[in-house]
Amino acid sequence: MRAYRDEFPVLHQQVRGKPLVYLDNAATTQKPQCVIDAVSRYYRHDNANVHRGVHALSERATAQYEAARTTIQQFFNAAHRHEIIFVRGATEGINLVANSWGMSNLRPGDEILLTGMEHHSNIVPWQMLCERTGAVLKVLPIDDDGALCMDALPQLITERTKLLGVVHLSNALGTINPIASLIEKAHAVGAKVLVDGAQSAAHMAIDLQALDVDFFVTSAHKMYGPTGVGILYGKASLLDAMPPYQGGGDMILTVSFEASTYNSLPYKFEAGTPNIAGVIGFAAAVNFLQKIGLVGIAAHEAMLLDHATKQAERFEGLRLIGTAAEKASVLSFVMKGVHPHDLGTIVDAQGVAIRAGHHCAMPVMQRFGLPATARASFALYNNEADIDALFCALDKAQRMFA
Ligand code: 7TS
Repeated sequence: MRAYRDEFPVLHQQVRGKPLVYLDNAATTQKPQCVIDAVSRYYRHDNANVHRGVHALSERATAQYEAARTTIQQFFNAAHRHEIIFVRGATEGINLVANSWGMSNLRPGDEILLTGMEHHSNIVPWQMLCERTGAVLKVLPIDDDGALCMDALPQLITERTKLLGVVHLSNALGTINPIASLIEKAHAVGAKVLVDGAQSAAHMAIDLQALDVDFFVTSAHKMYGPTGVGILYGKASLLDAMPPYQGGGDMILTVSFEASTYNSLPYKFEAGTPNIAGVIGFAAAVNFLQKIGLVGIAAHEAMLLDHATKQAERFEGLRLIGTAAEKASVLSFVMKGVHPHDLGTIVDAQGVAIRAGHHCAMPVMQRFGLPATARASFALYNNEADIDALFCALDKAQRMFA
């Protein structure tokens, strides 16, 4: 992976007088030159609105926008390109499903099953939906290692369960959830499944058809692509039956003051001018990931996580939060006597960027009785020297507070 590090211009700088060590990849990844170029090329040569102009630039913009949909469909092995809906990101994708599918499918007493390690974006939209429909939220708990308590599943997943919402890779713990078996068990009781792939998509190969998942969301910015763009995948049969989420241009066939008729998939769910440059940059990021190969990326990041975990285990006073057997790319921890926010600030002074806080997963913090953790998260461009720099900075922090 060493060669690819050179393709990320932002990594080659000093911060606070030290070489930048970027370990906040779960929040957002840095962008390779090819993504920066794709966005900039689009604005320099092709900028126009999509799906409406008859002029050359609009045709070019539309062709690139729609080619991006095919690139992303193939990357995730979706059956149809119209199953890929461009949205602002994972958050908007979940809100779309909760509002559109949820409002038309849930009745009082129906249940939505989530896990104890969901990001707020996969909790709050369902709570809002429950308030409006009378549906009930259930939670699959997590154990002391930060793995799902699969033993509790049979009591929680019943004919009342209409949807299971589950994060593929936890941003707060690094746990990889057994989504294939969860999807099978949910389908056995007739429930639909939404997988939150915000963290997983840049770290492991995902085959939507093999998983047989009903809905899947992810964000481009965590996959080396631009911010403000992501996808909702839904099975065509489900998306077809769902009412539009937002009204506006592009999502209609005809409009009169008496009534409007809606466009077909995917346009029914893409009201208004989309993030065209973002979508084009997203496709460039996906091509970049494909060129390197997710198998190699996953192996490299597993090596990094192993290297970091071994150092953490040797570090007196450091406690790992999230020690599940199946983990990837995230090291969450607390240090005795030092608040995570102080840790974040002190390591930043050494040029090391990590995140400190609740990671928008407050229920995880409550489960472990903590206000916050410090979190280092890895990407394909990180190396063992980055991790050594982190532990060197952590050592400084500990000595400062001793
Ligand atoms: N789901 C998970 C598992 C996430 O980690 C995040 C963002 C989201 C959903 C929301 O993604 P968005 O692109 O729509 O905002 N997680 C983080 C994080 O861990 N630090 O900053 C953002």
